[in-house]
Amino acid sequence: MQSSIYHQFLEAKRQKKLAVLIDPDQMKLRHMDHLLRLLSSVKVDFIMVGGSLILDDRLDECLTLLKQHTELPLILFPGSSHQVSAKADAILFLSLISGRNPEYLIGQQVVAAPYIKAAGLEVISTGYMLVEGGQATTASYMSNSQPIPRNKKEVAACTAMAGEMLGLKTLYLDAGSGANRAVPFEMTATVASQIEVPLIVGGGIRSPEKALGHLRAGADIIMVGTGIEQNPDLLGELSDAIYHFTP
Ligand code: 1GP
Repeated sequence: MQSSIYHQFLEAKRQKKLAVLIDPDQMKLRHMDHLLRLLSSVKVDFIMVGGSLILDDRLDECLTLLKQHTELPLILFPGSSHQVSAKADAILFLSLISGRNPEYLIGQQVVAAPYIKAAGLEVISTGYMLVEGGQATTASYMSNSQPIPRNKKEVAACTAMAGEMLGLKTLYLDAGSGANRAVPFEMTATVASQIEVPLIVGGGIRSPEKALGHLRAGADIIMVGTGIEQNPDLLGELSDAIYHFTP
């Protein structure tokens, strides 16, 4: 039987979905109140919470605040084994399959596993693929791993195929938070053509056109963080575009 939040991921194969990434460090941003209000009026499917490097210990506080404003599923998107909280509903249990650093392929996961079990979180195993986004990102620096070169769509596709064959339940192509250049549409298309599991695409998506380009290429879930932190009203535009999308 499919667990509930992952079942919504599977539904994204038919009806594309929007995930908003909230970095707990950004709670102090002047736009946060506006963003929280928007979450009750704009259609969004998932809230992801986390970051490659969290400076303040405010994960629980952030999740509590979000719970006060939304009933959307709260999914951890952890940058390390420390980012586990029972206040979330689920966790993207990431393995950085684009890299060759064992610490982020399996090491951090071993440390986090007992805490995740104790927290009772729904676990969504995720093949996480960093893609060169125009500049070094916190994610590639902190994970000490090389991203997939943006002109190597075949490498991305083979990596995704291997992740699926290993049993990972979703795949995530990410140019990294605040990327200058999002994942190339051709890469999304090549990866999507080779896998069956839901495909998340994120990093540097700051316009409805960009989101739609990835949906046309075969992405199932679009993840947006920085663009909405800077301009919360972008949320409505993205939501309109994604929910009116017809393949
Ligand atoms: C980062 O894909 C997410 O891991 C979101 O990226 O902040 O650039 O939207 P942005």
